[in-house]
Amino acid sequence: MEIKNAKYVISNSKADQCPDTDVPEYAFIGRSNVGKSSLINMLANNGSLAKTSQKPGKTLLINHFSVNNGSWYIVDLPGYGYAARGMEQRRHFARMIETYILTRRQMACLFVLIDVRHKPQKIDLEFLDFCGENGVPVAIVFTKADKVSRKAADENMRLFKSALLEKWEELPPMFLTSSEKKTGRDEILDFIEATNKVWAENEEAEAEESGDSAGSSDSDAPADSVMPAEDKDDI
Ligand SMILES: Nc1nc2c(ncn2[C@@H]2O[C@H](COP(=O)(O)OP(=O)(O)OP(=O)(O)O)[C@@H](O)[C@H]2O)c(=O)[nH]1
Ligand SMILES: [Mg+2]
Repeated sequence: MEIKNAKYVISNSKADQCPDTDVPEYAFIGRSNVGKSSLINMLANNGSLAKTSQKPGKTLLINHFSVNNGSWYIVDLPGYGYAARGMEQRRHFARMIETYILTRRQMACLFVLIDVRHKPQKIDLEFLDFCGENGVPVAIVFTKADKVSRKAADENMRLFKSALLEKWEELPPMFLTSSEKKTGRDEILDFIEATNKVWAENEEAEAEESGDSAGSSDSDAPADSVMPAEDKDDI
């Protein structure tokens, strides 16, 4: 899939004030400075769509971007775990992010970004466990691949997978990317295209079910759920 156009729509500090749409959206989260806004710009082929910075803590709000004339959305989120922020500020951001990811029914997938230069970090693993426990559909995006050798990237990804497998029975989809070199762009856009299709099929099935009012709550489950297998029966 190609992104033909992408346009900034609005920024919010509260999840319940985000655009009232009925199309899928893809949110990008991860530690401050991991490269969320840069990845969005790389996907959109537009270097100035989302604001980036060399200093952590740049993105402060929930930012919505409409893609291909509103057929789906990209959402740029503030980073988590920025140590230079005071406790009160960190709580504020944690609440904002948590409310968004737990209540936003349009969120088809949360891309969790991990800096591939580092060994697995507790804060990222804990965040992913939180997502798994709450049935949030996630995919992992390793960033800044151009800054390390392929061998080092492979080793850090291997360590990350084995750390995750201590709790997860099934690994979520994973992508290795560089916003500098545009690595991983086609793979992520293909994944979004496939997820959009599943989303549309689910919407159709739900509409049919509510039409004959014989619906069961199963229809609320994301078809391509990537949560740990042990939780799948609970949906
Ligand atoms: N070499 C290289 N640098 C990158 C890459 N992705 C991001 N960066 C750099 O990393 C810094 C942070 O990028 P951002 O995209 O602003 O990071 P962010 O995660 O949105 O940060 P916050 O909004 O502060 O949470 C910038 O200086 C980017 O140029 C990449 O793939 N390769
Ligand atoms: Mg940002």
